[in-house]
Amino acid sequence: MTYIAKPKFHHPGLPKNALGYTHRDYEGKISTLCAGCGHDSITAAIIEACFELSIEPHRVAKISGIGCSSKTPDYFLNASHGFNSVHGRMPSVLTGANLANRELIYLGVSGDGDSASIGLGQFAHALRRGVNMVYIVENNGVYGLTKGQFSATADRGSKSKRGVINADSSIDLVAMALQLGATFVARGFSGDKIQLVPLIKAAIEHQGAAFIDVLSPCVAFNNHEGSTKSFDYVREHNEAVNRLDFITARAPITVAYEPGSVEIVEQHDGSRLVLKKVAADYDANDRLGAMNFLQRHAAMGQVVTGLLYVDPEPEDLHRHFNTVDAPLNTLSEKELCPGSAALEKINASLR
Ligand SMILES: Cc1ncc(C[n+]2csc(CCOP(=O)(O)OP(=O)(O)O)c2C)c(N)n1
Ligand code: SF4
Ligand SMILES: [Mg+2]
Repeated sequence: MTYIAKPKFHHPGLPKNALGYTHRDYEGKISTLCAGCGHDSITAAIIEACFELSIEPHRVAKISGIGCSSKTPDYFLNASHGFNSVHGRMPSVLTGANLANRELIYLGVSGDGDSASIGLGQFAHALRRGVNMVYIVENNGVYGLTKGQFSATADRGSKSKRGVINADSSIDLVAMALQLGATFVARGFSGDKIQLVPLIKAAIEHQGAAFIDVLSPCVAFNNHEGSTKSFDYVREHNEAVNRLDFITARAPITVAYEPGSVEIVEQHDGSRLVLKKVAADYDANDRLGAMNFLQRHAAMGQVVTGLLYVDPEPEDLHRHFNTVDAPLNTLSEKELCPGSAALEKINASLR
């Protein structure tokens, strides 16, 4: 359907954000995914989050790998920078782009095959190095694009569409992200936009490595009985630990909450994460506690969702490298190439 151009006309009464943009300004091409695919709902959530945050589309760089999930950046933010890379290589392309220009908002979109199999090493290193990005895995437990083979996130004992039982242990990318040092870790569900949109907004504003695993059922190959990534299964086993409201630094908190039911996490830039606790014993500032909670609930067959961990004082790769603030393409040749005397000095310091 890529040959069907989206009509440019839109209703003059569409709501506008602070920039005067409507949702249409955050959309992309018409999706070619299967009708009902969870990935399209994630696209809609990304569009909503960028609209609500009044982000200028040209400030976003959307980078992906290969898969149905990795095709989705074509369906949102038409006016943004985009790079559809190679299978499993999104994180390194994103890291390179981020190092060259730290002024953009980096949105990495990947799949469970893309990140948990061929790209597992890349996934691990981008998170442990603290690349400032929003890393979204659209997790359906299968290789959707290549017709439904089990991926590494498929649970042991779950059944394929043809009735084959998966004998391998699964990789939980959320557990890995926590262990690797990601400073914002969340899990959402494509069927719960009310939970997902604030998670994406908060991840965009987070100035460090933010990872969101979004369960996103594949209606063509993994939505049957016996699958643990189907719409029905995730709805029945969803254990939300909190509900998040994201409030920018400028906006006042206007909603009244019952004392004790809410935790307000102040971020470095003055923005606030208002966490409405669902699981009373859950603390989103406790990395070890989060790992423990996840393991215990996974053993009971539950799918834990919500904001699972956040570090309000994140550090990022640029800080570790002490890089210049300005994008490299704004530096002069003299600054980029200081000459042989400077090189000689560096070499001498290493002898
Ligand atoms: C190097 C390489 N190996 C294998 C493939 C074939 N391939 C294309 S997409 C894909 C898996 C996609 O699965 P996932 O990332 O989960 O995305 P989904 O389609 O499920 O959204 C594979 C194995 C490829 N394109 N490149
Ligand atoms: S094959 Fe699965 S993942 Fe791919 S578009 Fe269809 S429903 Fe979505
Ligand atoms: Mg997949």
